[in-house]
Amino acid sequence: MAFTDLREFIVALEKAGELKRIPFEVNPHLEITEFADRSVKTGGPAFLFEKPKGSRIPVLINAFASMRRMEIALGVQSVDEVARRISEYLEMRMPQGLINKLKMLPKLAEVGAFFPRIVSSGACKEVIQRDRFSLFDYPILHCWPADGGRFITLPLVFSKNPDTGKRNCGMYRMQVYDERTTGMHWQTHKQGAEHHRRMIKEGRKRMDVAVAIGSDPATMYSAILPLPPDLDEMMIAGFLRGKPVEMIQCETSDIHVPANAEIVLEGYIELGEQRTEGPFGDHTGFYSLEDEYPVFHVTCVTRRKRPIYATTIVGPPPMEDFYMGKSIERIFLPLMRLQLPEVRDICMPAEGIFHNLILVSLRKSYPGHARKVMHAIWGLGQAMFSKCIVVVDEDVDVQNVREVAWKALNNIDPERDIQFVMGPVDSLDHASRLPNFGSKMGVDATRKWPGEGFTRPWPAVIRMSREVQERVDRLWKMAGLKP
Ligand SMILES: Cc1cc2nc3c(=O)[nH]c(=O)nc-3n(C[C@H](O)[C@H](O)[C@H](O)COP(=O)(O)O)c2cc1C
Ligand SMILES: [Mn+2]
Repeated sequence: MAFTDLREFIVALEKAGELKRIPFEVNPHLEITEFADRSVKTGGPAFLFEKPKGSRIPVLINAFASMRRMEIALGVQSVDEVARRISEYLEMRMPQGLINKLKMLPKLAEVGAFFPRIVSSGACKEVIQRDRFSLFDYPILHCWPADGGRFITLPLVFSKNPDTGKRNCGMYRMQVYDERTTGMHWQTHKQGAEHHRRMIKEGRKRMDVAVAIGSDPATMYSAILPLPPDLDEMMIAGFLRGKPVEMIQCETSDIHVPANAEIVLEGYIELGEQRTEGPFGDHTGFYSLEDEYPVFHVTCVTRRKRPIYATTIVGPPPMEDFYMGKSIERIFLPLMRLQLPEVRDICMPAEGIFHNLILVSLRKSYPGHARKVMHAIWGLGQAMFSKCIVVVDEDVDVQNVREVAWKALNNIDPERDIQFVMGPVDSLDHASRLPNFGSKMGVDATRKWPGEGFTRPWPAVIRMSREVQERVDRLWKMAGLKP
């Protein structure tokens, strides 16, 4: 069942005991961060701060910050259900040949009924402010002590590809500079940045952008999915929620936004204009440094009469974004296996912040297979950022990080098994020699084969015999020991 909007999601979270209302005053300057951080680290609830200091608009945070909340958000018992739905669809209509399979990817989104629908009225237009609006009216968080200011952290940023006219929606944080201007932190590899580059090249002066804050959870979640360029996030949102997303045209541009949004910021980016953005306490657990990014000028705000402001914090892991990312890992595995069926499972442990570490189990079929898989992952959408890829045999459970560490470290001859490559790296990598460009490491921790030049015998993992285990089961009980 699809949620109509953010409010219905909040009600569902509350019913499931996953949300706590905070009826007294809490400061969006640092205090809400401390609440959210403690809660996510201790398995605590999402929060609705009813009286954020300095604003009359309530703040929702940590709404996606557990696997249970992700399941509620996506209306499933387990996010594997979403993966299964995708798999079934792929199997149903699987064409022959790699190229045709690749062509399937956009088709996946085209499940007719899930196309977004254009509507002419919606809750996000209850109040239209072409003038007399201020971003300072909103309880926008100052997240961490050394942050450069207040940041909108959960925005759905809409722009259009000038060449194809296709829409993109990405989540890119926005630093508030004053009442009507913000930063636009789309990193260079992301689709918003690509649209921006193309418009500059065409010699345009302005780029229309619209930002929706707070929508139904599937629509919000779709903004972070690592989709191929020109594949509409709103179609995928329709697929996820099983119902089309209703889109409504902006007042001041021909960008469309979800009609159920709580708050919409309409505006433009002056092409060529840049301003210092950051520092910002980031999801690496470090502050990302100041850098130059485009500036977003807000020209109109449309919103609900009594909007709710949805936000998140990032910081030392695990944070809310870990659960959002873990769900991506589960949901995208079938898509990855479309191109790499030999991959059994993948895992991105929280401490690896997605881009620093990916563990892969492989059904190894030929010499050098692990390296082939590494290179394929470095060539696969946003997985290109993977700083360290560890490939193990299929009998290793990659969801068990301790098992991976134990077996992988035993299995490698480092000089032989570690592969370095150069390439694009995540913009948040503070260790690479240049921003956005650096080295990556693949570790082939599979058992080595004679065909790979390894002719020594390979030992078996130690296991007790079943017979002895069963005998000791009885003796154990006899000794009065706990099972
Ligand atoms: C809470 C949160 C904040 C994010 N902030 C940014 C950001 O500031 N800049 C950025 O480039 N990506 C950010 N991302 C990641 C992008 O949303 C993600 O890479 C997405 O796939 C980009 O979409 P695109 O491929 O359509 O550009 C953030 C993700 C989350 C979950
Ligand atoms: Mn996109």
